Amino acid sequence: MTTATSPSHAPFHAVDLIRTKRDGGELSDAQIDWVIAAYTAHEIAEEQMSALAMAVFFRGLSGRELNRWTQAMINSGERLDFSSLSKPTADKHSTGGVGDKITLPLAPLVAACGVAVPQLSGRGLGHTGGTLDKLESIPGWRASVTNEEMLRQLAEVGAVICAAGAGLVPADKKLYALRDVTGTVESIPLIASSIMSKKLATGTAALVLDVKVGSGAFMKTLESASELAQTMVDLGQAAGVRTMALLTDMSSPLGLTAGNALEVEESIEVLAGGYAIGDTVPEERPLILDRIG
Ligand code: IUR
Repeated sequence: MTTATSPSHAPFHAVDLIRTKRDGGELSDAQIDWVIAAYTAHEIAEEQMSALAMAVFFRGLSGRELNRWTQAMINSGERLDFSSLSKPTADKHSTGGVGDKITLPLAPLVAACGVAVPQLSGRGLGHTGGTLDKLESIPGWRASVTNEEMLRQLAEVGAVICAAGAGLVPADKKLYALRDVTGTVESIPLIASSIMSKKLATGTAALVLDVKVGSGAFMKTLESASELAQTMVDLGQAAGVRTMALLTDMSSPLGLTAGNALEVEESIEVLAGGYAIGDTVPEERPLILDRIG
């Protein structure tokens, strides 16, 4: 735990924000901008941010607060700009499941249709595997690329899958680590702002969210998954990004394999015209349960 306290010139006291949220009140735009920036700059003690995260966990955030919180997270770091590309951009995000390798065949398929795919991917979370971990099973594959390399690859190849650089949403890097050890991961506004701040900071023009539902997903019920999906779609649309969400079944592993190298192999097989990823899903249980946006 750090012992940072708000500097004497700070416009607010963290304890006042904690009390407001604890008692069910709303934070002002200026308070939200301040708390995210000051936390990123190590000017707010970890125990105070933990208390605020817990207050948000129990009280939630209004639509206005959530939009501002997400924008403040984006403003904590750099934004990527793909406007110099001559093609439209689209990105996809999955909330994670077992055997979920969809990004691997999907990114080249979308690129083949003339849409550039800037996929800044993550690592495994809980029991779910991350796209970067899967690709690292290819000897010599490198997760980190410079912004220039990313732009060049998008122009030449049409898709890039890489790790988000340290400059992208640094507020989330700190806040996510804090949530992980304070029992505040499972909060819809905190999950939605964490995911959407990173996706919006990449400057994509369109975004498809794959929100997994079921025993192998973080969201176990259609109701909670729908709420998360709607929250993220609203955040994307408010930021001017064409956003939609699919609610997809994660009550059995996706495709035929689970495991980093096996999933890469399966994806290549699919791209080469082999078996389809959906082949093992029984027809009576549709893969897509709902769509939002
Ligand atoms: N992925 C994220 O980027 N953020 C979160 O809070 C969760 C998954 I849960």
